[in-house]
Amino acid sequence: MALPAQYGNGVLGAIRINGPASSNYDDDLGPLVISDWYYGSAFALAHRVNSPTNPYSIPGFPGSPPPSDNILFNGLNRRANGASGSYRRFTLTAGRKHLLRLINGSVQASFTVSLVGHSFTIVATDMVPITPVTVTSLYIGVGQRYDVIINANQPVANYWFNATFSSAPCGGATNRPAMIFQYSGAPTANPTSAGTVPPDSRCADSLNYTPVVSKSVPSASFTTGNTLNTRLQISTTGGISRVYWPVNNTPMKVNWNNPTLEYVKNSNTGTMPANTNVISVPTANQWTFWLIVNNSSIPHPVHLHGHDILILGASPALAAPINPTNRLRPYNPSVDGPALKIANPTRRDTTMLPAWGWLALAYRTNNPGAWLMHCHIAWHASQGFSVQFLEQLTSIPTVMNLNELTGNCNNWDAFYPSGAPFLQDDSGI
Ligand SMILES: [Cu+2]
Repeated sequence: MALPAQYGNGVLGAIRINGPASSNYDDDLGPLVISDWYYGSAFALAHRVNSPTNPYSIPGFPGSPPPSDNILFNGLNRRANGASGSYRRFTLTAGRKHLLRLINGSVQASFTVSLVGHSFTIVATDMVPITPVTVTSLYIGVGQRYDVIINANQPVANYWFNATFSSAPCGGATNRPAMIFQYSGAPTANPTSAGTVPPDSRCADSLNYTPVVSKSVPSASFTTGNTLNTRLQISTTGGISRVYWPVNNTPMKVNWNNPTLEYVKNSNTGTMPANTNVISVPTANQWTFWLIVNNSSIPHPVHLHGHDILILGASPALAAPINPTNRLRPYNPSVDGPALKIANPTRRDTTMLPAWGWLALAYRTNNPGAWLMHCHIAWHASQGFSVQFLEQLTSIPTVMNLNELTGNCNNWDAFYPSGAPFLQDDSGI
């Protein structure tokens, strides 16, 4: 099916799923994927970012990812020098309400988005319908999605849709990230008002959303026993340094030749190497609780597969530059415990772990499988910031036919050692 041109070539393969909406709208504008864009290839960039002292490291950015070369809106933007390219345009119809599905598909950049002269009514967080909330700007971490409704109640004209960066370190670009919302009937021109810079989000997302379908956790169940400590690690071997993000001291490294489900099929998950970061959650239909601690100055978008997460709480975001003498704020059970929100908290699958702080999560074991929980900054996932929950191990064969793996595994084993143009040189996820 042909899609309107505003979707761009980059998302033609996207599948739109119409879930229930918690507020009425007239027109569906479809997805708006905002993403950073690098002129170098992912493999080449990752190689240089992961090994800052190798001969191919990026000048000026030893051990740090470079800013992206551009920010694209459904695959389109002007180049940084303005010499080529064009702004993405979406069309608004005066007097009508438009649903917009915002997606941050970036490698590392997170944004605060705003539309000059307009507000957003948020109706869903990562596909979870919420009680509508109207805001004038909205922070979107890597991997997060928001469904918002824009009321086209302003004069027929062109309006900038701006994506701004936080002061805290969560991505940047060499170009001004912006696109245009053009009212039907307005001339095709650039907007005249640049708008005002929205408040600095400090790379933190709101935890004040209220899901329409209420889910709560038993208050007595939360403990800090399930703690996942993350930090930055630089290891030097043979004169070459590599950057890692270990979780509980181990950066994940999976083996493409031995995927988790193959272990499940062969009933030998007990032999999986320690650096596959397996966490066993064997019992069905239990709430599990996780305290994630960030021993670093970088906020991380934490993403769990296979579940929606109940976000019980997080430490406050720190203003940048972060004072190195006022760093880690450990979870304090007597102070922070009573403040956790256990009755129908924000529920989604990606949320921000604050710099030098903590994040308290819960999910229910209702989905047998092997589920990654990882930082959604691609560099950090490449550098090992991940665990995998092996959930209801004995039930996995009841929800999928593991024998179907055999053909694919055999094909892979025949292809990879001799035929793959790129060999695994990172965490493998
Ligand atoms: Cu990260």
